Amino acid sequence: MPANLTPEYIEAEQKYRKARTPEEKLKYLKEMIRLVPKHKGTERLRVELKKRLKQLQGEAERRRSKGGRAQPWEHVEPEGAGQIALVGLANAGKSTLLATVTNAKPEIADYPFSTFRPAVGMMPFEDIQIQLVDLPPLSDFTEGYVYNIIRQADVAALLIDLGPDAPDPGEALLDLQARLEARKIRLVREEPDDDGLDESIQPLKAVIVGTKLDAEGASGRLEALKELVGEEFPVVGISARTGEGLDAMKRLFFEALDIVRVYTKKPGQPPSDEPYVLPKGSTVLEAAEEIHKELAERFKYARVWGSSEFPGQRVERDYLVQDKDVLEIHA
Ligand SMILES: Nc1nc2c(ncn2[C@@H]2O[C@H](COP(=O)(O)OP(=O)(O)OP(=O)(O)O)[C@@H](O)[C@H]2O)c(=O)[nH]1
Ligand SMILES: [Mg+2]
Repeated sequence: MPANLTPEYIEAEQKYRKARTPEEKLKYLKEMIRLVPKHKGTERLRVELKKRLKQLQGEAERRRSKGGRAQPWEHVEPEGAGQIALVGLANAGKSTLLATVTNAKPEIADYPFSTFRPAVGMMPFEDIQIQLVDLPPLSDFTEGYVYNIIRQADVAALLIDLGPDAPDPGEALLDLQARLEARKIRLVREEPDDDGLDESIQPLKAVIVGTKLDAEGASGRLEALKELVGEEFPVVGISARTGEGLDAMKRLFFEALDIVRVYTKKPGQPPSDEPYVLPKGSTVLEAAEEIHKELAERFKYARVWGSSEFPGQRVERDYLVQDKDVLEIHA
């Protein structure tokens, strides 16, 4: 547990633990988020509190809409290093993207509204897997659960059709934003530190993917969209047909997830191939916890290759790990 937690925070946490109803839990969790000190040392804790908040809000939403009887497709169990929801108007190329970068085989059609149910696939990125969720399009007829899935995702990828027959990309973006705002989801570039304060609106990290870059006039429309969006969101152009831009998109997805990969090694041996995935801002002790609870309890110090000043540098428990660090944990 990070240091410097205030008595008020600890009290809220105790109330949260004792809460019996989901409504109470939600209430005290929001209090914890409001009261948690905002500094580097609590970054990981804040990420986890927000994740829990999303989960509880999603559960509450499902109870409200269905009297507790949600259909199985209305919830997507998180898997892999992070979950990205593919959000777009009809025909934007969501299902095609899923089919191109994962093993999933969703319905694809040249007419709009071909997707009725969410479809899930795992996208390999270097040595990790990122979960993509293909969704029905946002329209006047979109069922509430679709917004619920979006709300619970780690990141929303907004797919904007750059093809000649599509709506104007700028207008498509505004349309998506308005539909999400109407459901209390605010797209942001970075999640603000003090969110959870405004009870009514949930910030959701978003990136923009311009699709069908191979189409007539699409690169011009991509440039115009970039100009319009400016610094508000990162924008990448792709073609599922030619593969252009897909690598850049994958990297953008990875970066938006705010995660780091760490590898472990034993003294005198090479590092493991499989990384542990942690939220950005995790300490070496939190990495140890991820590996094994006992390892964290017996933690003495670690050696780090990668982000440290020199290879194999000895660091203490509160050292912040970076992507691709190799850790040798001494317990
Ligand atoms: N030229 C071109 N066409 C594409 C590309 N990606 C998708 N399309 C076409 O766009 C149409 C719609 O693709 P889908 O993947 O079904 O779009 P969607 O967003 O899933 O559509 P809904 O499920 O109806 O919302 C299909 O005819 C695709 O072949 C691309 O990269 N280039
Ligand atoms: Mg589709």
